[in-house]
Amino acid sequence: MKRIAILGSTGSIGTQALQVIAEHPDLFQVEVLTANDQVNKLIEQARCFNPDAVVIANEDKYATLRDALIDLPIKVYAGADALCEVVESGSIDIVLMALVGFAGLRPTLHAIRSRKLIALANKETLVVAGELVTQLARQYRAPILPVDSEHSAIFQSLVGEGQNEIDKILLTASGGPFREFSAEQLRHVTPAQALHHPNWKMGAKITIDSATMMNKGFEVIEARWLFGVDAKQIEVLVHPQSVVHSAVQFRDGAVKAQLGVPDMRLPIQYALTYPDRLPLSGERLDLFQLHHLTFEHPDMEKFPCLGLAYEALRRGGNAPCVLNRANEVMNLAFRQGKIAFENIYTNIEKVMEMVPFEQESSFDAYIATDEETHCVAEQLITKQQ
Ligand code: MN3
Repeated sequence: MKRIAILGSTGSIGTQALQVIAEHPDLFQVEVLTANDQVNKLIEQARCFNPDAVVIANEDKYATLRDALIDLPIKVYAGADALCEVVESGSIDIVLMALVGFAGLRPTLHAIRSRKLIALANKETLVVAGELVTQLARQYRAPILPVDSEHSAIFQSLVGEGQNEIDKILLTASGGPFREFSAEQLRHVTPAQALHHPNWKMGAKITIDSATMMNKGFEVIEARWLFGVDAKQIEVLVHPQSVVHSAVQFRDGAVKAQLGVPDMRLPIQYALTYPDRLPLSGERLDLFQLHHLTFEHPDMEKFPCLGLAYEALRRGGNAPCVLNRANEVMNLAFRQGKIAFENIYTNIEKVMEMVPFEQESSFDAYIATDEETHCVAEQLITKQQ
């Protein structure tokens, strides 16, 4: 029996993880569920999976949560600190980190120090603090297993390879909903258009990140830290069919890939059951139905956010942290109709120039950079209104 804490259980990854767990009630026990704000969904999940504890990050919703679960022996907590405390519990084997954005960093560090197995869906953690997180994970021998579909594919391709060196990572990208749009069309896209992803069903923030391809930029940074390769060894391929979930090329020229239908439940389940593979319901890949698989270079002019991510990785220090927070602010501002699609990029670029460079890679330094970036980014939007 594996005992699991799901941080961010009401989001897209969290709910799909609970579907996986529900298919194998004999193998998994849900110990902790947490939500940022969706208290009703959390109540429903808690009544269904009967965890030991629940946390609502928004403290205003605490009383609602407590009262709704008063008849059950479930511990109820609220606030950001509680997220860090619950992952330390001795009764947890695996922490599925499915929070959105910078908020995932601090609980991840706590889970690592408590030597939990981390199933990591929160890529921003590695974008902001990849060096710190991976170094700490080695120190505490806390394995980090990727949940992101591309990184899971890379991880699956590396099973059995031992110390064999990676020559190149082939990181695939769907290209998002605007792959075939002209630069002129891109100027007029709406949040509703950007929120309609052709292949993957995901949360709002990551869907916008896919439309700008910042998501792929983040995944380059994520891959750099997870697999210990140079940025130069990571090649992005636009592959609109989303069948090849990513691949690894080795020194002898062999390329290993993982293929499948786009279904996040597979990488979620694999992270929870590695090295075992369990049955999973759902559609199967039918190669006879695939007429062609295509691969092309990303258009860095139409999707300059990808270049910004490579640049942040090259600069190092706090640059990826600035990139991440500037993107969080601009992504939300676009969804709220405050800025145009193209300004997501232009504003992030401006913010990256405005926040001073800092080499130090400590948690406190990242917190300071994150807060400063938030202020600078918000001021920039206010000026533009
Ligand atoms: Mn992905």
